[in-house]
Amino acid sequence: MDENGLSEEEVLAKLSFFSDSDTNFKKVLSSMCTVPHPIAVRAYHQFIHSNVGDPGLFQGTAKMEKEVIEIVAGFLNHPNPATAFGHLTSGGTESNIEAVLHMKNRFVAFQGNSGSSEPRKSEESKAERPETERPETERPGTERPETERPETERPETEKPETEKPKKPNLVLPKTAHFSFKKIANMFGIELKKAEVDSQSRVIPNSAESQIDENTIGLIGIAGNTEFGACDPIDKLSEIALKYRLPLHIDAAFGGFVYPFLDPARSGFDSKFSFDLPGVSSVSADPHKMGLSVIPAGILVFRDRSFLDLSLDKIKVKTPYLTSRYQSTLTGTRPGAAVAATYAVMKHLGREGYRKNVAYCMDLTDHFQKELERTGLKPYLKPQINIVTVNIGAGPDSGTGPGKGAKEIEAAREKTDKIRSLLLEKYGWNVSAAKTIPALRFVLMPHVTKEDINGVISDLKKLLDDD
Ligand code: 0PR
Repeated sequence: MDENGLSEEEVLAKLSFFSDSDTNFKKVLSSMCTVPHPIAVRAYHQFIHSNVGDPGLFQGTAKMEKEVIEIVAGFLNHPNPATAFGHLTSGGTESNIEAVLHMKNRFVAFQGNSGSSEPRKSEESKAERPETERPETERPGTERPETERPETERPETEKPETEKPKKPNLVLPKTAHFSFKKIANMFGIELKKAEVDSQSRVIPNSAESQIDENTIGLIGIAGNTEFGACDPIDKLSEIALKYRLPLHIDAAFGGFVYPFLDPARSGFDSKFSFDLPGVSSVSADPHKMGLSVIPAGILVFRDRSFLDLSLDKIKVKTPYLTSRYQSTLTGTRPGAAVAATYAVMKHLGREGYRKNVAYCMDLTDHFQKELERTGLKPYLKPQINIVTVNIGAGPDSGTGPGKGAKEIEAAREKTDKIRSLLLEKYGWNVSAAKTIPALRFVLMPHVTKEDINGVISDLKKLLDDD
């Protein structure tokens, strides 16, 4: 650090230098974030000093956060939004981390590490009453939750020394976001990946077949990162109920899209959230399609009672704060993000978000039409505003099943080359898909039809020259 500080002008000049190297989202078709709504920016500035991690000091912000959770639970079809429990996070990664941490805590407290290699039995086969109706003492694997037991009674001390606890596992679609990889490392969890169908949606039977005695929960995705596809959450919900497992829905992207899609136009009429009884938590990011600022994620649990067996494990006494306990993953949390999210949701209402999604779906239709004029077509028919285009070796070459490793590698190289050229020659930021060699375009609210015409014509030029 310099001994003497710079003048305000000098610092501002430095900031301009750095911000000039950042993007302002012009020519960005790779990002799941967008320019925040002006009212979100105003609210952010107004609450810039607020720390919702100390809710006694920032009681207004804490009330706003509660209302935000209720609003989100409402459009996620919670039967009684006021009873939903949740908070703002820094985004989809943190929401997923916390949802899985609760699953693991719940598993350890409730199920215990039985050490059995027997597959987990379904409810039908056991013909037992639902979990909520049973007294603690009847629950399988443990008589009482760990927190209620005296030290000497804890399962660790009860286990014979030779018994090795099995690694807990999480069943998730193979299309799940890479944040789950981090989670697996953090918590020592095995990821059991379920297969997906030709439309990138998880195959329910494949998910069910992965469940065993050490499964801590299930993940479904509403709007997967690569294609925007929504898993058949209704089927996952049935499986979750059958095996009495928590089901977390990663709707980081789709949470502010699917509820606002026009079903007549999109053909999407499935349920994916709290109206399905097996869904225990949902994450949805305001900093993606919610038009709020970064960092703003939301994690909502069906209710607090779901967390009974877990919350105590991350709940800590906070003697020097204004609240007695804290049970969020992070401590200091930006109240400004709460205010921004509150402001934009109040300002737009459902109608505003429907318009936002309709605009992005118009872009998506336009993109497809323009693309088809060049002889290319999307790899999958887009369900929402993510279009993935295989430019490997012609429009229909589908590098999916049936293609050899050599062709796939060649297609990947070509995709990378075209992607780089789009940026170097024409300034377009486009991303690449992960599971197939394809370009991926995310058509966010900052994108225009002119952008689409431009990027497709530049793509065509590059492909013609290739
Ligand atoms: N779940 C899903 C389905 C996601 O797509 C993402 C992020 C996450 C969770 C994690 O969310 P956070 O990044 O908020 O923690 N998907 C994008 C990705 O990783 C995020 C992104 C956004 C990337 C903007 C780039 C960018 O410019 O690709």
